[in-house]
Amino acid sequence: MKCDKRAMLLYAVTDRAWTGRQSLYEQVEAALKGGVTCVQLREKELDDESFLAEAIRIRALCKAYDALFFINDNVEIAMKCKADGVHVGQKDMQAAQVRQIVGGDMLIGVSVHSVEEALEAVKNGADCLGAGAVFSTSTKADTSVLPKEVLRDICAAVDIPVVAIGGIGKNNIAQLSGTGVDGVALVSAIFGAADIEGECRVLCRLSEEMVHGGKQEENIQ
Ligand code: TZP
Ligand code: MG
Repeated sequence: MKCDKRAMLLYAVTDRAWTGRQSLYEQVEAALKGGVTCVQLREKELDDESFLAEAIRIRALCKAYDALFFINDNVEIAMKCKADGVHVGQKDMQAAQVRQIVGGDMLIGVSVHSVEEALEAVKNGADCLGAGAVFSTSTKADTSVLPKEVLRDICAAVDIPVVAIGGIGKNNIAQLSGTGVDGVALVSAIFGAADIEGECRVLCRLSEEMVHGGKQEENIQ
């Protein structure tokens, strides 16, 4: 498998809304120190030049911490900064077209909300999926809550890693147990935390328990 499922365990999606006391770079480093396994640079406002400059710095940071690095939406920036992957939504460039541009090596992540979208993404060359919103969230507009049964069906329908996203935090990660997800992707629970590193340590442990808890019990029996 091209995308290592273990790299999906704790996936941090950036948001500048919580910068100020710390820069985004400092926040991402704190998250990496706390154990995030994957970082997605998600920039909605930055001009391309600043986006690329930030992408190059954070790309190097992720390498130093052995974490995967994705760029949200922007295929050109992903290629220029040599990201591990690019993540696209249903309203962005189609995975098949992304694949034509980036070639065979770069990972492609796709946001999905149904089994049909998941199968289509796989057919189009996706390497991992983001499914959500699994809980209500105010971080992204126009999201609706994906029933847990649909999340489970998506995970069962595909062989590639699936990460749950949307409204996830310490208090509800355990509710995702048994769905088959390989990890959790979070924005506000990480970047809105007063102590990002400490928060990520706890989130990492909880995600590990959620993903592997049931399987370990099965192995014991
Ligand atoms: N895609 C679906 S929900 C979401 C994205 C980017 C936002 C998740 O943010 P949060 O703060 O973890 O709920
Ligand atoms: Mg998008």
